[in-house]
Amino acid sequence: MPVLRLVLGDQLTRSLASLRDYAPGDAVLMAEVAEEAGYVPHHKKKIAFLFSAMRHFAHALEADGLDVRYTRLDAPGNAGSLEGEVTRALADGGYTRVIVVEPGEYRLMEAMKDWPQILGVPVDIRRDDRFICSRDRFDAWAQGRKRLTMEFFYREMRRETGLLMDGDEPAGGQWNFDHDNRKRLPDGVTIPERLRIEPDDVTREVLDLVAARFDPHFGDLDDFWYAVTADDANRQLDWFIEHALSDFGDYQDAMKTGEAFLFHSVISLYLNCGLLDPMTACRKAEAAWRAGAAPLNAVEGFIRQILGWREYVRGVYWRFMPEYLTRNALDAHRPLPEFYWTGETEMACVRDAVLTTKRHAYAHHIQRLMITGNFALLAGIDPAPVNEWYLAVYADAYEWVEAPNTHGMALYADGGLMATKPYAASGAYINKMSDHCKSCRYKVSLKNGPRAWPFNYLYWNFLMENEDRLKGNQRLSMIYKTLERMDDDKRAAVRADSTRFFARIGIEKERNSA
Ligand code: FAD
Ligand code: DLZ
Repeated sequence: MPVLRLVLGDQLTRSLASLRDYAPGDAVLMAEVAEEAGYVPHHKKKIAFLFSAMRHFAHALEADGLDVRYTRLDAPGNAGSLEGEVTRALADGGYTRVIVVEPGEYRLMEAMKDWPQILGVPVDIRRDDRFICSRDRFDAWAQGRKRLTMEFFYREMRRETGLLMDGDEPAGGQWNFDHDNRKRLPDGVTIPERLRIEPDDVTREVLDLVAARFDPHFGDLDDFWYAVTADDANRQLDWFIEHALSDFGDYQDAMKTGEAFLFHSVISLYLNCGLLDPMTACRKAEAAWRAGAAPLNAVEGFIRQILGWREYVRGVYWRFMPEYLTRNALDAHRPLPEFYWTGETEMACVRDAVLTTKRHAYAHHIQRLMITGNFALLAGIDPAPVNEWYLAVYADAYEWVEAPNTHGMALYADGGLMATKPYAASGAYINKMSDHCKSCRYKVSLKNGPRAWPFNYLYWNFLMENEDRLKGNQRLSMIYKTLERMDDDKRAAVRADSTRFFARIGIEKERNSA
């Protein structure tokens, strides 16, 4: 009996569970729909990347002899939603069943559960086995644990996969080389030129479509060089391993004005839409180390991000949704400042992170965590608009990976489920890890007053506003002891500077709802 096989925009993998048993007479449905492109105001480059990758994937399936029913965004009769497109296809084709791999986002998963009733045919929702750790495996690991420490999860994954293992022992005698991976970028280091994939006719057509249809959305469309096929995504991975992996470890946390990518891999957008396989990326990196082409601190750091963090955040997401996103442990309620969308701020580091994001639909981890994330944490921005911003602006953003990183890691809104303490940092850290402070209108050395760098007083203001909530945290005891010693005049200056700053950037609304 002919089956309709729906493939979502982030399921562009030939070995996908919903395609494996394809039989003649079946059809593959793919659809560009307004609902998915607009449920948050996705960056224009993200939409263009995904639509072009979808179109290339559809062509590849056709070349393999599969019958593909592809709906373009501007096709007459486009129903505008995935459910609508499945309904249309069922009406046209006489299919008796729908097969789909579970979506990566909870909202769509919930919607799909109603599809059998709405569509009037059985809907087989298959597990997404493109991850190294299944949801059941993660739950078995998490079950009964008071704290879900990523490092312990990561070690189990190392043992289970054999990645960077020498027998039962971690390669190099250590599980984690993070302490070697926090170097400032010295002057004169050459940053390699990225391997660019120039847009072909398909991509150019999509870029025109996105420019016409999504003009009000955030982000630049020009200078598009991302891969849109699995072959080219693998070429970019290979380029990273050859030209950047060796320095990835040392400079993983470094930032430099105008340099978006440094030694990062820039593969998350491919991993997350299925063009790259996570295990392949890890194995290629390990092979480079075993061949003597990259140092262990770099390779371990890279593998930990994929085998550890990426798998871990997915496990956390599915284990705790939907309750996870209702948490607001620090009771933060200020609105998102406008400069997250415009980049118009005098804080040089924030400006650079936002403008990088606007240009490339990319920013590296430390920019996301310690600049835009840290600012939102210190300023007490409501987690909901912060989550929406991160979900919209990055080409790699899907809620399963975005939400634990933003809600949990950056904002501590989950109350410490992922992080043992908030990732709050004042000027010293950013001055150490970047060159931003040199060109900033604010003075990082000043703690108070109109020229003081805002993160400095916002940091203490954050600790004061959250004293009742965070004082008992063991890992913050030293810092709260310092706060206890702060005299009343200094506390008043911190409050006054913070209040003035919030007013100036238009987020003067009270932080706490109480
Ligand atoms: P590299 O630095 O080269 O790292 C290699 C790979 O490791 C990445 O491609 C990615 O797949 C994986 N990885 C690294 N860190 C993480 C992490 N914390 N969680 C999950 N995977 C990780 N990543 C996303 O893929 N999508 C998101 O929507 C996303 N939102 C984020 C929001 C915030 C607030 C923060 C702090 C981090 C977020 N991350 C997200 C994680 C991380 O910042 C990106 O994966 C990384 O910057 C992508 O760039 P890269 O490919 O050059 O990664
Ligand atoms: C992100 C995205 C966008 C912008 N557009 C589409 C689309 O038109 N069609 C589609 O099938 N998928 C799209 N996606 C990816 C989906 O939003 C993604 O599959 C869900 O969020 C589940 O992860």
